Amino acid sequence: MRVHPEVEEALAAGRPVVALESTIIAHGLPRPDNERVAREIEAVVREAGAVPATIAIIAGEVRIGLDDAALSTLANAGGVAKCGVRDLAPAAASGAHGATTVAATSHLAALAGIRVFATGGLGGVHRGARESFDESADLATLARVGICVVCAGVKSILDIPATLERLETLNVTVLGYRTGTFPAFYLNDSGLPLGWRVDTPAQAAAVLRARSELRAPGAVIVANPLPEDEQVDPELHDRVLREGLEAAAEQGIAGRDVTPFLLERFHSHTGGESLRANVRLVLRNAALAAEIAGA
Ligand code: PSU
Ligand code: MN
Repeated sequence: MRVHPEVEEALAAGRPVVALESTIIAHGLPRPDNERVAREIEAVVREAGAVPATIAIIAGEVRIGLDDAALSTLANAGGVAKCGVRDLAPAAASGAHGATTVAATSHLAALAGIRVFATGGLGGVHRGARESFDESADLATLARVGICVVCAGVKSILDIPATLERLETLNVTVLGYRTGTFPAFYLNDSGLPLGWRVDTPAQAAAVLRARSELRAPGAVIVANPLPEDEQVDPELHDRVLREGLEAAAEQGIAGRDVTPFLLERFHSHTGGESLRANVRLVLRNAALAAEIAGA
Protein backbone atom coordinates (compact mmCIF):
# COMPACT_ATOMS: atom_id res chain seq x y z
CA MET A 1 0.00 0.00 0.00
CA ARG A 2 1.48 3.36 -1.04
CA VAL A 3 0.22 6.44 0.79
CA HIS A 4 0.67 9.73 -1.10
CA PRO A 5 3.18 11.93 0.81
CA GLU A 6 0.66 14.77 1.17
CA VAL A 7 -1.87 12.37 2.73
CA GLU A 8 0.74 10.79 4.96
CA GLU A 9 1.87 14.18 6.28
CA ALA A 10 -1.69 15.32 6.92
CA LEU A 11 -2.52 12.12 8.82
CA ALA A 12 0.66 12.33 10.88
CA ALA A 13 -0.11 15.95 11.79
CA GLY A 14 -3.76 15.19 12.63
CA ARG A 15 -5.04 17.40 9.80
CA PRO A 16 -8.32 16.53 8.04
CA VAL A 17 -8.23 13.95 5.24
CA VAL A 18 -11.16 12.78 3.10
CA ALA A 19 -11.11 9.42 1.30
CA LEU A 20 -12.72 9.28 -2.17
CA GLU A 21 -13.77 6.20 -4.12
CA SER A 22 -12.68 5.33 -7.64
CA THR A 23 -15.48 3.12 -9.00
CA ILE A 24 -17.42 6.29 -9.61
CA ILE A 25 -14.50 7.49 -11.82
CA ALA A 26 -13.90 4.28 -13.75
CA HIS A 27 -17.44 2.89 -13.94
CA GLY A 28 -19.96 5.36 -12.53
CA LEU A 29 -19.54 8.41 -14.76
CA PRO A 30 -19.27 8.54 -18.56
CA ARG A 31 -16.04 9.59 -20.29
CA PRO A 32 -14.75 12.24 -20.75
CA ASP A 33 -16.63 13.88 -17.85
CA ASN A 34 -15.25 11.33 -15.39
CA GLU A 35 -11.66 12.62 -15.28
CA ARG A 36 -12.68 16.27 -15.04
CA VAL A 37 -15.19 15.48 -12.29
CA ALA A 38 -12.63 13.40 -10.35
CA ARG A 39 -10.32 16.43 -10.28
CA GLU A 40 -13.18 18.73 -9.33
CA ILE A 41 -14.09 16.50 -6.38
CA GLU A 42 -10.50 16.69 -5.13
CA ALA A 43 -10.47 20.47 -5.59
CA VAL A 44 -13.68 20.87 -3.58
CA VAL A 45 -12.19 18.84 -0.71
CA ARG A 46 -9.15 21.13 -0.71
CA GLU A 47 -11.26 24.30 -0.82
CA ALA A 48 -13.14 23.04 2.21
CA GLY A 49 -9.87 22.62 4.11
CA ALA A 50 -9.01 18.91 3.85
CA VAL A 51 -6.58 16.74 1.90
CA PRO A 52 -8.25 14.43 -0.67
CA ALA A 53 -7.19 10.77 -0.80
CA THR A 54 -8.67 9.03 -3.83
CA ILE A 55 -8.18 5.29 -3.37
CA ALA A 56 -7.52 2.79 -6.16
CA ILE A 57 -5.22 -0.02 -7.30
CA ILE A 58 -2.69 0.96 -9.97
CA ALA A 59 -0.75 -1.92 -11.53
CA GLY A 60 -1.36 -4.05 -8.46
CA GLU A 61 -0.35 -1.39 -5.96
CA VAL A 62 -2.94 -0.04 -3.53
CA ARG A 63 -2.75 3.75 -3.62
CA ILE A 64 -4.10 6.04 -0.91
CA GLY A 65 -4.11 9.37 -2.73
CA LEU A 66 -3.47 9.48 -6.48
CA ASP A 67 -1.02 11.61 -8.43
CA ASP A 68 -2.07 13.10 -11.78
CA ALA A 69 -0.87 10.17 -13.86
CA ALA A 70 -2.63 7.59 -11.70
CA LEU A 71 -5.89 9.50 -11.85
CA SER A 72 -5.69 9.70 -15.66
CA THR A 73 -4.96 5.98 -15.89
CA LEU A 74 -7.97 5.18 -13.80
CA ALA A 75 -10.28 7.44 -15.80
CA ASN A 76 -9.09 6.34 -19.25
CA ALA A 77 -7.52 2.87 -19.18
CA GLY A 78 -9.58 -0.01 -20.55
CA GLY A 79 -10.27 -3.05 -18.40
CA VAL A 80 -10.09 -1.41 -14.97
CA ALA A 81 -11.55 -4.02 -12.58
CA LYS A 82 -14.41 -3.02 -10.28
CA CYS A 83 -13.04 -4.09 -6.89
CA GLY A 84 -15.07 -4.93 -3.85
CA VAL A 85 -13.20 -6.12 -0.76
CA ARG A 86 -13.00 -9.69 -2.07
CA ASP A 87 -11.35 -8.49 -5.28
CA LEU A 88 -8.54 -6.51 -3.63
CA ALA A 89 -6.14 -9.41 -3.08
CA PRO A 90 -6.39 -10.96 -6.57
CA ALA A 91 -6.18 -7.52 -8.22
CA ALA A 92 -3.08 -6.65 -6.17
CA ALA A 93 -1.44 -10.04 -6.70
CA SER A 94 -1.98 -10.00 -10.48
CA GLY A 95 -0.80 -6.42 -11.04
CA ALA A 96 -4.18 -5.24 -12.31
CA HIS A 97 -5.68 -1.75 -12.29
CA GLY A 98 -8.65 -1.66 -9.93
CA ALA A 99 -11.33 0.87 -9.06
CA THR A 100 -12.58 0.50 -5.50
CA THR A 101 -16.25 0.40 -4.52
CA VAL A 102 -17.65 2.02 -1.39
CA ALA A 103 -16.91 -1.23 0.47
CA ALA A 104 -13.30 -1.57 -0.69
CA THR A 105 -12.59 2.16 -0.31
CA SER A 106 -13.94 2.09 3.27
CA HIS A 107 -11.80 -0.93 4.12
CA LEU A 108 -8.61 0.60 2.71
CA ALA A 109 -9.29 4.09 4.10
CA ALA A 110 -9.71 2.68 7.61
CA LEU A 111 -6.52 0.65 7.16
CA ALA A 112 -4.70 3.90 6.33
CA GLY A 113 -6.19 5.70 9.35
CA ILE A 114 -8.65 7.89 7.41
CA ARG A 115 -11.95 8.42 9.20
CA VAL A 116 -14.17 10.28 6.72
CA PHE A 117 -15.11 9.24 3.18
CA ALA A 118 -17.24 10.98 0.55
CA THR A 119 -19.10 9.32 -2.30
CA GLY A 120 -22.25 9.75 -4.40
CA GLY A 121 -24.50 6.89 -3.42
CA LEU A 122 -24.12 3.60 -1.59
CA GLY A 123 -24.81 0.21 -3.06
CA GLY A 124 -27.81 -1.50 -1.51
CA VAL A 125 -30.50 -4.14 -1.86
CA HIS A 126 -31.52 -4.65 -5.48
CA ARG A 127 -35.12 -4.89 -6.56
CA GLY A 128 -35.94 -8.58 -6.83
CA ALA A 129 -33.30 -9.48 -4.23
CA ARG A 130 -35.80 -11.91 -2.71
CA GLU A 131 -35.08 -14.19 -5.69
CA SER A 132 -31.65 -13.03 -6.83
CA PHE A 133 -29.99 -12.49 -3.40
CA ASP A 134 -28.36 -9.44 -5.00
CA GLU A 135 -27.37 -7.15 -2.16
CA SER A 136 -24.28 -4.94 -2.41
CA ALA A 137 -21.29 -5.95 -0.31
CA ASP A 138 -21.20 -2.27 0.72
CA LEU A 139 -23.78 -3.06 3.41
CA ALA A 140 -21.98 -5.95 5.11
CA THR A 141 -18.67 -4.07 4.91
CA LEU A 142 -20.11 -0.94 6.51
CA ALA A 143 -21.28 -3.16 9.37
CA ARG A 144 -17.68 -3.74 10.44
CA VAL A 145 -15.65 -0.71 9.29
CA GLY A 146 -15.64 2.30 11.60
CA ILE A 147 -15.72 5.10 9.07
CA CYS A 148 -17.99 8.03 8.31
CA VAL A 149 -19.49 7.83 4.79
CA VAL A 150 -21.05 10.99 3.41
CA CYS A 151 -23.47 10.14 0.57
CA ALA A 152 -26.81 11.12 -0.96
CA GLY A 153 -28.51 7.88 0.06
CA VAL A 154 -29.06 5.19 -2.57
CA LYS A 155 -30.48 5.33 -6.07
CA SER A 156 -34.14 4.60 -6.56
CA ILE A 157 -33.20 1.82 -9.01
CA LEU A 158 -32.55 -0.13 -5.78
CA ASP A 159 -35.09 -1.27 -3.18
CA ILE A 160 -34.69 1.65 -0.75
CA PRO A 161 -36.95 0.42 2.10
CA ALA A 162 -35.19 -2.97 2.07
CA THR A 163 -31.78 -1.24 2.05
CA LEU A 164 -32.73 0.75 5.17
CA GLU A 165 -33.96 -2.44 6.87
CA ARG A 166 -30.66 -4.15 6.15
CA LEU A 167 -28.67 -1.17 7.47
CA GLU A 168 -30.68 -1.46 10.68
CA THR A 169 -30.00 -5.20 10.97
CA LEU A 170 -26.30 -4.58 10.32
CA ASN A 171 -26.04 -1.92 13.08
CA VAL A 172 -25.03 0.84 10.66
CA THR A 173 -25.83 4.30 12.04
CA VAL A 174 -27.68 6.54 9.57
CA LEU A 175 -27.85 10.30 10.17
CA GLY A 176 -29.90 12.66 8.02
CA TYR A 177 -27.97 15.84 7.32
CA ARG A 178 -30.47 18.66 7.85
CA THR A 179 -33.25 16.19 7.04
CA GLY A 180 -35.44 13.68 8.86
CA THR A 181 -35.81 11.42 5.81
CA PHE A 182 -33.45 9.33 3.70
CA PRO A 183 -32.48 10.99 0.40
CA ALA A 184 -32.79 9.03 -2.85
CA PHE A 185 -29.75 10.24 -4.81
CA TYR A 186 -31.36 11.97 -7.85
CA LEU A 187 -34.36 12.79 -5.65
CA ASN A 188 -34.02 14.82 -2.51
CA ASP A 189 -36.38 12.66 -0.46
CA SER A 190 -37.33 8.96 -0.49
CA GLY A 191 -40.12 9.66 2.00
CA LEU A 192 -38.61 7.12 4.40
CA PRO A 193 -37.99 8.42 7.93
CA LEU A 194 -34.62 8.27 9.70
CA GLY A 195 -34.14 7.95 13.44
CA TRP A 196 -31.46 10.64 13.75
CA ARG A 197 -30.52 13.92 12.17
CA VAL A 198 -27.61 16.35 12.53
CA ASP A 199 -27.53 19.94 11.35
CA THR A 200 -23.84 20.86 11.51
CA PRO A 201 -20.48 19.22 10.78
CA ALA A 202 -19.68 19.56 14.50
CA GLN A 203 -22.76 17.52 15.42
CA ALA A 204 -21.74 14.81 12.96
CA ALA A 205 -18.20 14.81 14.40
CA ALA A 206 -19.63 14.46 17.92
CA VAL A 207 -21.46 11.30 16.81
CA LEU A 208 -18.19 9.90 15.39
CA ARG A 209 -16.36 10.57 18.65
CA ALA A 210 -19.14 8.91 20.67
CA ARG A 211 -19.23 5.95 18.29
CA SER A 212 -15.57 5.35 18.78
CA GLU A 213 -15.71 5.73 22.59
CA LEU A 214 -18.63 3.28 22.74
CA ARG A 215 -16.82 0.79 20.49
CA ALA A 216 -19.82 0.56 18.15
CA PRO A 217 -18.24 -1.45 15.33
CA GLY A 218 -19.76 -0.14 12.12
CA ALA A 219 -19.94 2.90 9.91
CA VAL A 220 -21.80 6.15 10.38
CA ILE A 221 -23.62 7.21 7.23
CA VAL A 222 -24.27 10.92 6.83
CA ALA A 223 -27.09 11.18 4.28
CA ASN A 224 -26.87 14.54 2.55
CA PRO A 225 -29.75 15.27 0.15
CA LEU A 226 -29.60 17.50 -2.91
CA PRO A 227 -31.66 20.64 -2.26
CA GLU A 228 -35.20 20.23 -3.60
CA ASP A 229 -34.65 22.72 -6.42
CA GLU A 230 -31.55 20.84 -7.62
CA GLN A 231 -33.02 17.33 -7.77
CA VAL A 232 -34.04 15.60 -11.00
CA ASP A 233 -37.66 16.47 -11.76
CA PRO A 234 -39.58 13.73 -9.86
CA GLU A 235 -42.06 13.14 -12.70
CA LEU A 236 -39.28 12.75 -15.26
CA HIS A 237 -37.42 10.49 -12.81
CA ASP A 238 -40.41 8.22 -12.17
CA ARG A 239 -41.19 7.90 -15.87
CA VAL A 240 -37.59 7.06 -16.89
CA LEU A 241 -37.30 4.54 -14.06
CA ARG A 242 -40.63 2.85 -14.87
CA GLU A 243 -39.85 2.62 -18.59
CA GLY A 244 -36.30 1.49 -17.85
CA LEU A 245 -37.48 -1.34 -15.58
CA GLU A 246 -39.97 -2.43 -18.24
CA ALA A 247 -37.32 -2.34 -20.97
CA ALA A 248 -34.93 -4.35 -18.79
CA ALA A 249 -37.59 -7.02 -18.23
CA GLU A 250 -38.50 -7.14 -21.94
CA GLN A 251 -34.88 -7.44 -23.05
CA GLY A 252 -34.08 -10.07 -20.42
CA ILE A 253 -31.49 -7.87 -18.69
CA ALA A 254 -30.73 -9.43 -15.31
CA GLY A 255 -28.26 -9.66 -12.44
CA ARG A 256 -25.21 -7.41 -12.53
CA ASP A 257 -26.25 -5.91 -15.90
CA VAL A 258 -29.39 -4.25 -14.53
CA THR A 259 -27.67 -1.31 -12.81
CA PRO A 260 -25.47 -0.20 -15.76
CA PHE A 261 -28.48 -0.62 -18.08
CA LEU A 262 -30.71 1.61 -15.93
CA LEU A 263 -28.01 4.21 -15.30
CA GLU A 264 -27.31 4.46 -19.03
CA ARG A 265 -31.06 4.91 -19.55
CA PHE A 266 -31.11 7.75 -17.05
CA HIS A 267 -28.17 9.45 -18.74
CA SER A 268 -29.68 9.16 -22.22
CA HIS A 269 -33.36 9.76 -21.36
CA THR A 270 -33.17 12.78 -19.07
CA GLY A 271 -31.32 15.15 -21.42
CA GLY A 272 -28.29 15.27 -19.11
CA GLU A 273 -30.39 16.05 -16.00
CA SER A 274 -29.32 12.90 -14.17
CA LEU A 275 -25.62 13.46 -14.89
CA ARG A 276 -25.82 17.06 -13.73
CA ALA A 277 -27.52 15.98 -10.47
CA ASN A 278 -25.00 13.17 -9.99
CA VAL A 279 -22.00 15.51 -10.31
CA ARG A 280 -23.59 18.16 -8.13
CA LEU A 281 -24.38 15.79 -5.26
CA VAL A 282 -20.90 14.26 -5.25
CA LEU A 283 -19.32 17.72 -5.01
CA ARG A 284 -21.66 18.67 -2.17
CA ASN A 285 -20.82 15.46 -0.33
CA ALA A 286 -17.09 16.05 -0.79
CA ALA A 287 -17.37 19.54 0.72
CA LEU A 288 -19.45 18.32 3.67
CA ALA A 289 -17.06 15.42 4.31
CA ALA A 290 -14.14 17.87 4.44
CA GLU A 291 -16.00 19.99 6.99
CA ILE A 292 -16.82 16.94 9.13
CA ALA A 293 -13.19 15.77 8.95
CA GLY A 294 -12.11 19.24 10.05
CA ALA A 295 -14.58 19.25 12.94
N1 PSU B 1 -24.09 3.82 -6.46
C1 PSU B 1 -24.13 4.75 -7.43
N2 PSU B 1 -23.14 4.82 -8.37
C2 PSU B 1 -22.06 3.99 -8.30
C3 PSU B 1 -22.01 3.04 -7.25
C4 PSU B 1 -23.04 3.00 -6.36
O1 PSU B 1 -25.09 5.51 -7.46
O2 PSU B 1 -21.15 4.07 -9.16
C5 PSU B 1 -20.83 2.15 -7.12
C6 PSU B 1 -20.16 2.33 -5.76
O3 PSU B 1 -18.76 2.20 -5.92
C7 PSU B 1 -20.71 1.19 -4.95
C8 PSU B 1 -20.84 0.11 -5.98
O4 PSU B 1 -19.87 0.80 -3.90
O5 PSU B 1 -21.28 0.80 -7.16
C9 PSU B 1 -21.83 -0.96 -5.59
O6 PSU B 1 -21.82 -1.96 -6.54
P1 PSU B 1 -22.52 -3.39 -6.21
O7 PSU B 1 -23.98 -3.13 -6.19
O8 PSU B 1 -22.08 -4.26 -7.33
O9 PSU B 1 -21.98 -3.81 -4.87
MN1 MN C 1 -24.46 -7.15 -6.68
